[in-house]
Amino acid sequence: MERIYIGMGSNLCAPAEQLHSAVQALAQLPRTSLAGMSSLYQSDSLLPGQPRYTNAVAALDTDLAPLALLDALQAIENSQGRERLERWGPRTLDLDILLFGDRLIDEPRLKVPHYQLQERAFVLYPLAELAPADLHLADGRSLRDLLKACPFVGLERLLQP
Ligand code: A4P
Ligand code: MG
Repeated sequence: MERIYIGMGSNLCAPAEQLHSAVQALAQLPRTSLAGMSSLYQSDSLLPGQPRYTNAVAALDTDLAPLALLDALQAIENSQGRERLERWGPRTLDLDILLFGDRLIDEPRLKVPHYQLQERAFVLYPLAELAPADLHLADGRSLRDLLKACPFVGLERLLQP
C-alpha cells in the first residue's frame, strides 16, 4: 500500500457537497482505503470572473497503479458532472494527485508531485492537516519549507457541523 494525497476542488453546484460525495467515491475505490480528509477551505479562483472555490485534501492508501488511479479519479469527476469546456474553466469537481508515496512520475498524462503544489495555499494547508509534520516530497522538498514560502493569505477555513 502506498499513501496518496488527492487535491479536491469545486466551484459549481454546491461545492461542499461535491467534495463530500467525492470522498465517499474515493473510499469505495478497489484496493484502496480512505485514511483521512482535511477541513474545507474557500478561496478566490486563480482566474478572475469565476465563483470562489472550495478545496480540501484526502489521504488514501492504495495498491492501484498511478495511471489506474488517475483513470478512477477522472471517472469520479465525470460521474459528478465534470465538463471540460476550457482549460482551468469552472468545474463541479477537480481531483488532482498531489503525492503518490515517494514516487516521482513524469508521464504525458501524469506529473507527480503536482506541478503547482508549491504555489497553492489551498493545497498546502489542507495537506498539512493530514501529512506528518516532517513530510518530504519525493523530490526532496519539505512540506514545512513549502508552507513557509506560501503564506495563508486569502484562504478561509470553513467550520464543519
Ligand atoms: N495531469 C497531469 N498530472 C496530473 C496530476 N498529478 N493529477 C493531467 C491529475 N491530473 C494530472 O487536467 C488536465 C490533465 O492533467 C489531465 O487530463 C491529466 O492527464 P484536468 O483536470 O482535465 O484539467 P484542468 O483542471 O483544467 O487542469 P488542471 O491543471 O487540473 O487545473 P488546476 O491546476 O487544478 O487549476 N482556484 C482556487 N482557489 N482553487 C482551485 O482548486 N483550480 C483551478 C484549476 C484554477 N483556480 C483555482 C483552482
Ligand atoms: Mg485537474
